[in-house]
Amino acid sequence: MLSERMQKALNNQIKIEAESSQIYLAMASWAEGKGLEGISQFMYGQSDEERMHMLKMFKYINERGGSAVVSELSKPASEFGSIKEMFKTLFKHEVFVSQSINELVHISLEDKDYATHNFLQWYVAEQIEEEAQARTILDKINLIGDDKGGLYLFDNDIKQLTVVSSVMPGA
Ligand code: OFO
Repeated sequence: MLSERMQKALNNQIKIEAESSQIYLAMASWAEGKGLEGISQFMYGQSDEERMHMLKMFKYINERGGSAVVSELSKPASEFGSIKEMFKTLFKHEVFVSQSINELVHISLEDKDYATHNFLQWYVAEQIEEEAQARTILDKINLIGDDKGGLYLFDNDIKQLTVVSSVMPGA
């Protein structure tokens, strides 16, 4: 059985994952509006992944006898400045999400809730991957600088990064 505190913290994480999905959807739209096909495709993929993260946690809470809650979400920005600024925002957001997952792990240990601790390890691994991916993308953007040809290639390249996570909800 989940403690009240654990359940509340997991439900808060559901909100964070859902908001992440909205933020990346807004980024997809921004990029699409600028004709950046590869980047928008990547962001649509990220948005879907975040929804999957949200659903996985949603189902877990209900499976453990708790009640998963659908919360009101904050409206994401619709303007992201430049490609570099947008990916910096994405990176910062992922660092924030990692901190939030760490906090959940901390609560699970305090509660001696080893089932939830085990469940959360998937998120810990996922955050390592997402932060690393964002760092790699930012490095590439820094290399390109203002080179339009480089940007064109980057927009094409990023399509390869649009991968669906190997672990699906309930897996
Ligand atoms: Fe849910 O992993 Fe990104 O935020």
